[in-house]
Amino acid sequence: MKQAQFITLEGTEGAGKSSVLSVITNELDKWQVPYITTREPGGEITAERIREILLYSDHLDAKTELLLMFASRNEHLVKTIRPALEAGTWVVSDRFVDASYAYQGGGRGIDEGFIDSLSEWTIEETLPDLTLYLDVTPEVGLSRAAERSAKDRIEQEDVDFFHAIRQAYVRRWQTDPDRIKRVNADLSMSAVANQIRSVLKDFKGKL
Ligand code: Z5A
Repeated sequence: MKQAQFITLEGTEGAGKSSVLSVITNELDKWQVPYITTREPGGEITAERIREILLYSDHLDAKTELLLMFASRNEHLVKTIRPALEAGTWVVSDRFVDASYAYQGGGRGIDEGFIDSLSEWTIEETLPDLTLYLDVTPEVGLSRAAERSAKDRIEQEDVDFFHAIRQAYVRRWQTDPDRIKRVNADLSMSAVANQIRSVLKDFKGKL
């Protein structure tokens, strides 16, 4: 098998990213590849501190939100993601740069050109090899998430915000279908897990 791979998980609120993480790690265990799991915003000490500001500040200007996402991402890249990949360890991240295009681009309406510039400057060549996009209807996702405890700042947005994010994710999937694989996340957990295993099987077959 080739070099260490970088896999990311994306989706809107209640898509089930956290729930399917173990489906992915179970497959990686079977393949006997070394891996770490991580998340954004976060995945490194300073990046986790920035996550607290992002999720629990009373209010943040949209530009500040975007810049903090990339500040957090840069620490994550420099101190967690790249060292792991260079050591031959696969990386599975719960969210990465597609979330900035979806949430700050689609959701907040920030011009994609600014996000492109920040991406090129910080991410350089460290793009995901595979992105699993869990596509959930916002109403379904929000009703699942409503059963959880207190909502953070971003989770308190209304359903229109999550529709705009979904549209941005769908555009990214349609633009880059080789990397981004859509999973129908409206279905049951077992049906979602089956789709994930199927995508991973195809991905491994091409390595
Ligand atoms: N954000 C951003 O704006 N820009 C960026 O660049 C980045 C992030 C990187 C934190 O992300 C916030 O940061 C996030 C986007 C923003 N804000 N929002 N919204 P996060 O990933 O840490 O937080 P999250 O989106 O709230 O994800 P989560 O906590 O990992 O939850 P989830 O992936 O949405 O789903 P879950 O916890 O696995 O499942 C939710 C519930 O649904 C749970 O009770 C499950 O048992 C249930 N569930 C899950 N799947 C199913 C199915 N298939 N059927 C039935 N029930 C299910």
